[in-house]
Amino acid sequence: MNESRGQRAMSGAKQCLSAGCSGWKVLCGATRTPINIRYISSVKAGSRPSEEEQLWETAAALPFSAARLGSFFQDRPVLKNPFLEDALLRGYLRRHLPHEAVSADLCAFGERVATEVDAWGRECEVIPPRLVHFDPWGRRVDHIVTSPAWKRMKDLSAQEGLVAIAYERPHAEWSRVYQMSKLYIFSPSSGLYTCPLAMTDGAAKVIQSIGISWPVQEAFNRLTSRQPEHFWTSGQWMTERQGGSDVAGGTETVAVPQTNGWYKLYGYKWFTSATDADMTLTLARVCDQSGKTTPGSRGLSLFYAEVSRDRNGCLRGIEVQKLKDKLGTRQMPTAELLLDGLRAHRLSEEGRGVASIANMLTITRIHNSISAAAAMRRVVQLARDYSTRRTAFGKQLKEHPLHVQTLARLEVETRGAFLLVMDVCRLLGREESGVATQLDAHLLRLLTPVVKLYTGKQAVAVVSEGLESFGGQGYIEDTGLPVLLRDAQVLSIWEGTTNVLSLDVLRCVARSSGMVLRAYFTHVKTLLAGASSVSSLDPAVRAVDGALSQLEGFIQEAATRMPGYLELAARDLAFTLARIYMGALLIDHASWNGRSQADVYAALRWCEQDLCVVASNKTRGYYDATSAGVDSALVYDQETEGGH
Ligand code: UCC
Repeated sequence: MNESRGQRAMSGAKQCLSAGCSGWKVLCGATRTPINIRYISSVKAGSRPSEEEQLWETAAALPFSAARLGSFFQDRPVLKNPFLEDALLRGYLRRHLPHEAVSADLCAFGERVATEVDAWGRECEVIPPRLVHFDPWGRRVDHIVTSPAWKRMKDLSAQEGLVAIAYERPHAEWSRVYQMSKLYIFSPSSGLYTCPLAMTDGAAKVIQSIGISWPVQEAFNRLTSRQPEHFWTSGQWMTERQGGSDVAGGTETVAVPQTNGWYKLYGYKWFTSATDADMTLTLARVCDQSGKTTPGSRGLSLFYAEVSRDRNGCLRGIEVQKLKDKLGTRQMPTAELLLDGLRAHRLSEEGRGVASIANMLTITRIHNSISAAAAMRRVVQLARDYSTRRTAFGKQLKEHPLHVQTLARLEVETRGAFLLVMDVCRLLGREESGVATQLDAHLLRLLTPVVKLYTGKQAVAVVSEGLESFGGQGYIEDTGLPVLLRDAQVLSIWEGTTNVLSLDVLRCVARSSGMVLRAYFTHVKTLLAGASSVSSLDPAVRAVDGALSQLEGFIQEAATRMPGYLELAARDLAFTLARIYMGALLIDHASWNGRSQADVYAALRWCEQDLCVVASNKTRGYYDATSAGVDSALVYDQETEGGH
């Protein structure tokens, strides 16, 4: 009688085992049904199997087949309550805002983020926005269709008061810290909904600073509402075809005055984020009667416009030309808009557009920094969880000291970022509740570009390293991990690139005649003095103190040099300001009564790096008159015939 396919497969396996392949025993286990149906079925019944056939039949007893995929499955990292998991956040709030109501709210929100909202964020990524230009009857409607999860994010944002808290001020000067703590927990799970919230907060701030009067009173109420059906988000349309950094040089949009006191805007906005907003703030040049405009910054005014539709569902005064195809932030619609007679109200005095929108820039830059710190915290939290689930080389990742050392370095970076961002939020809260000193105001102006530029860079580096700790899985899209890196990449680009913000630092130093730096030195010294009783922090205190002296020396010398010298040093100077200040904050946090060992260790570790990079690079001649030429020769190095 012919052997059945199963019997033949078994006999192949037996042959192998009896031939001494004892290792296979483990793999094969008990009897298995054949797997290579296609091959085996082509073997004639009764014929003697060839060697190759025998091999296949042996393989048939292996545990992998269409019906059986092997028994090992790696556990995924689990997102636990991001508030409860964050010792630094909880310690910071215990120290500065020890309100039961705050920690109860953050704990409940953190639970909701982990168990419910995080999945919505994923849905926003998986169902990205799309643009429908025409309705079925041919009308141009330019409808931006977003996922149900994106809409739920809007309702959630209102209900949780993610903008409102800053204007209700339930905890006076600490209200910004409270609001931003919620956003910090929310951000990596928000599907980028934090972007419209940043602009919404910025718009509310601008309106409040200019005066909440008609016709923007209603808008202010909506931007700061907790009622989902009432809540509005705002856009911030600043970037045109010529770019987003040189706003004064690149804004072509014109505002044509109407007889009723309103304006009509005509222009092309090249990069508008979260374009499904209900209103926007934007810049344009007012035309005189002969159609002339004033060039440069002095020609720019700030406008308020609502995004509305007519009876047929067509957008009024706007055409959405296309949605942008971006590396990250894909959850959020970003569009190119043609403004074709958009009805607008001038909010600022004529020619005071940039100065008037600066308040919005301050707010969005702080939100950006919160997102950066939150992205770092999230990747570290997930990596830490994963290290308890993943086994390699015979033990869990958390038992590998080199792996833990890498995570510890990420933790130190994350802590530095968190404390700097929260300190800027503290300063903002003080300013808004009317208790800020002149020193606070100077610090806020100086540290806003510093925190944005430094944390943006840190986020990319920390998230990238963090992904590596998941091995290849960190590179696989549907794990939900790579989106953290793709989204982090924008943080150093929008709302002012690293170099543009470094120049903003120089500008605010010059405009304040150095007062912002004086405030900086005073405050860092105060923080260090407060740590004098904790001897374990001595090496860190000495390092920051030494770096501060080096920085002072550098500034004194730079003041005697040509302007180009400082421009070349701008980026290193900004990094130096960040590192020293972060060091001082880490020391300060490690010196309060409720400190932990980890707080002390993080401060010591942070302060071991080159804190005054601007002094180090000065000694290397990086900012000398000749270095610009040498840099240029290197960058544009053209191989010439017989050239040197
Ligand atoms: O729109 C974009 C995407 C939106 C996405 C939103 C995401 C939100 C974050 C999400 C988190 C998840 S991206 C495009 C963003 N564009 C920028 O950020 C602009 C970058 N460029 C700059 O920052 C430049 O430095 C400019 C545009 C400010 C330079 O313009 P000007 O006209 O040359 O500036 P001036 O002449 O230096 O300043 C004009 C006035 C001065 O006031 P007065 O006249 O009273 O002395 C300055 O003091 O504006 C004041 N000013 C400021 N005030 C300028 N910058 C500031 C500032 N940073 N803070 C306070």
